Amino acid sequence: MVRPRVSAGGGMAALRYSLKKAREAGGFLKLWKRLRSKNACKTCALGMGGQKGGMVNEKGHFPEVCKKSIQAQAGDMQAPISEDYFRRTPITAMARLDSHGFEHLGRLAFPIVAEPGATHFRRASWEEAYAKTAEALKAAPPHEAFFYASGRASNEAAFLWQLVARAYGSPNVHNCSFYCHQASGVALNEVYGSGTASIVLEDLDRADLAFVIGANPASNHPRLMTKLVQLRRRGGVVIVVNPLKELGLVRFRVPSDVRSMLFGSTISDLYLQPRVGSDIALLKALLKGVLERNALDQRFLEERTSGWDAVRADVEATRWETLLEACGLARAEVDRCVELLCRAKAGIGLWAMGLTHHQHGVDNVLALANLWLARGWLGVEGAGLLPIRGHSNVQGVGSVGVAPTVKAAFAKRLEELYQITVPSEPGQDTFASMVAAQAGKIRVALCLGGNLYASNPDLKWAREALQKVPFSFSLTTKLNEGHVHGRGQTAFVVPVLARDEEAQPTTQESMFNYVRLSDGGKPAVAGEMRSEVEIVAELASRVLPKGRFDWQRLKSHTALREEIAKVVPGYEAIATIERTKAEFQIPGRTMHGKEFATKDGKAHFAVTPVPDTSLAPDEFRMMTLRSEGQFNTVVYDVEDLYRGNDRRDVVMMCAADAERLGLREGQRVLVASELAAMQVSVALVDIAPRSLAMYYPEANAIVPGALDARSKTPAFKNIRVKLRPVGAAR
Ligand SMILES: Nc1nc2c(c(=O)[nH]1)N[C@H]1C(S)=C(S)[C@@H](COP(=O)(O)OP(=O)(O)OC[C@H]3O[C@@H](n4cnc5c(=O)[nH]c(N)nc54)[C@H](O)[C@@H]3O)O[C@H]1N2
Ligand SMILES: Nc1nc2c(c(=O)[nH]1)N[C@H]1C(S)=C(S)[C@@H](COP(=O)(O)OP(=O)(O)OC[C@H]3O[C@@H](n4cnc5c(=O)[nH]c(N)nc54)[C@H](O)[C@@H]3O)O[C@H]1N2
Ligand SMILES: [Mo]
Repeated sequence: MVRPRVSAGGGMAALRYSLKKAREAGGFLKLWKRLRSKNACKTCALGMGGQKGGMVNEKGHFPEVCKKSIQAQAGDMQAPISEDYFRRTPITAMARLDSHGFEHLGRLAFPIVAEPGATHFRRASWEEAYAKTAEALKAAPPHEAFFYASGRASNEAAFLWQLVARAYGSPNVHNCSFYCHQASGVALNEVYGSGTASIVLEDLDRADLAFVIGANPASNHPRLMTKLVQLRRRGGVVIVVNPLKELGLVRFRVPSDVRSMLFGSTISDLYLQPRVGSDIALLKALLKGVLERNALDQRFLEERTSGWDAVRADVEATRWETLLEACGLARAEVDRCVELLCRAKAGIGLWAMGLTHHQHGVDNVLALANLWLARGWLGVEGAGLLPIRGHSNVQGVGSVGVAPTVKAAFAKRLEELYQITVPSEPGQDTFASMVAAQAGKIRVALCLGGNLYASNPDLKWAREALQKVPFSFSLTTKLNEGHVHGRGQTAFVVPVLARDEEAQPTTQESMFNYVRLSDGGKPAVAGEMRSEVEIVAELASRVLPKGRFDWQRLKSHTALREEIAKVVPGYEAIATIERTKAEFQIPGRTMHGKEFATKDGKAHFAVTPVPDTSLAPDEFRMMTLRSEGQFNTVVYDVEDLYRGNDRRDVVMMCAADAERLGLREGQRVLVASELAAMQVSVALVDIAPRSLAMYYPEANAIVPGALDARSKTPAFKNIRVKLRPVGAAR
């Protein structure tokens, strides 16, 4: 195998790339200034930036460099799309653009609209956009509208979004979390009564074991890599569980660390490669090993947990052979892992989409939590569970109520303060809104950022569903495929300011439950872009009856923070953050005290059955994943440096499987799921047998819409497929 071209993740390749982007953005200094401004980073939810300045973490460490933030920043600094472009370019031509093509059109700088039967988008005035949207909302029954939000919006905009939706009467409020970490939230609520991380950033400095399962932080959360390198330097161990050997999780060069940059840092002490979708079997095998070695934290089990007996009985009754066969690992590998787990004093379990994107997503997380509880690694310093969140403010968006159900205390405050009725039955989740749209039961679709269309399984179905919606209204910084393929019959798309362009400060919440303040700044390019809050408040003032709300006041972020402080438990300190600049840890979530947030104060074990992982002889299990050069549906660069792919229409597989099928590197094949087939090239990588990987979002063309029943999250990483060479008979 010749690929990949580099020997470690990070390093010079990342730095060279950053300089190239700086040139595109109109100069290094200009980009540097934006990167260093006091705003929370726009990419992942690690929570860089804020009042300590850009590229600084919650503990004040600088510099924390990441390619992704540079891509996102440079992207927002692109020149605006001209009016002439829309006049010249029919929608049919725009529809041929790929994600990369849309991203490179530039910033959207004025509202646009496509009316029924129109051949082109045309420029619209803000007045027209507001008036027509208000008219559509007033004409629709509220439960036939949905309010989607991506995880980039500020707490202020997101809080207002759900308030307006609920005041209008629609419970269909949801965010990208349903396609992301929802399974983590559901599982963690069952385990300890709160849906977010049990640790704070400092705990990562105290742990002596990190267990990274189903995540690729080398590409998706590069700043976490510093923590892993430091943990190993202190004598701790890092275990990685991933069907695919991710180069950056084997070796990484941390750009801000001279020693690591020069010599490269080993990341994983042990790298286990179970088959795609078989983590429960592995996690149970590890628990069985811990049990057999008697490495349980007995006191913790007795005093602070419930449900252990049932889990113990279940694990004892499951045979080693069954578990090993399901995950495809050798007993010796599992034993080595058990040994490391038993030797460590304080472990942190970290995971992302590799665990949640399955029909058994909630069970995956519960199985990990069982292992952690058995070792006593919850609610104590230096140990715990950390779902590695996606979007930069996806956690805050959920905290401030952009969800179809809110906790009772939250609902009560909304009712008391604003005399609105929060229905006790939940509204639609994201997928349910898509199903309703397909059934012709959605009249108005409103999207606060994101790319709902391309994020969905079964793209053809998703396109049909969204195109049946009579009216859509999207707020965005740039155009994406969703604005064309996933547009309603009348579709308004309006331009917003990014958080570091806002005139008023905004706040964000990190994956460590830490709330940060972003100063805002000046727009990177000239245009009619408006603040998200201003747009939502203006729209609300035209739709909702006069008198109940002071929409003028609610255009002020300061006022919105005062409201958030009154409604959201734990968010009280947000009311004064602008004045005091005191960023804060949300109390009641990390549970370093005696009790957990469950009704009985205990942490709960749960029995997790091993899902059927069998495959027909000619079948594979395929996962969809992100490359180094993309942020979700936005593809910045086609090349995936770390996996050695210079194109995206590939299926990654191991050499042994390829040989068995008589396939070679670069050969064109059809990958067929029960839904559809896609033509791609074979790319040989180090991946578990019978496991395949393809790139998201393109592969959504063949991802069927099967969901995890409890989290309503599509099984984006567990698709049964067959392969055949192009041209071969069926
Ligand atoms: N550069 C960049 N950064 C990002 C994003 C981005 O697109 N680009 N997206 C942001 C968002 S919204 C999110 S949610 C996160 C996503 O962050 P991640 O979850 O890290 O991203 P993915 O690429 O979806 O998949 C992660 C890993 O899961 C592994 N995996 C897949 N299936 C399985 C399985 O069955 N078991 C196990 N053990 N592993 C499996 C894959 O091999 C892959 O290495 O990143 C955030 N940060
Ligand atoms: N097959 C498959 N499908 C998946 C996944 C997978 O791994 N595999 N991952 C899932 C996951 S984890 C997620 S989170 C979803 C992604 O779901 P989304 O959040 O809906 O999608 P993104 O691609 O992140 O949205 C990017 C768009 O947001 C807009 N945007 C960017 N910045 C701003 C801003 O500041 N304000 C506003 N208003 N708009 C902005 C731009 O239009 C940009 O194109 O996809 C899911 N779908
Ligand atoms: Mo995500």
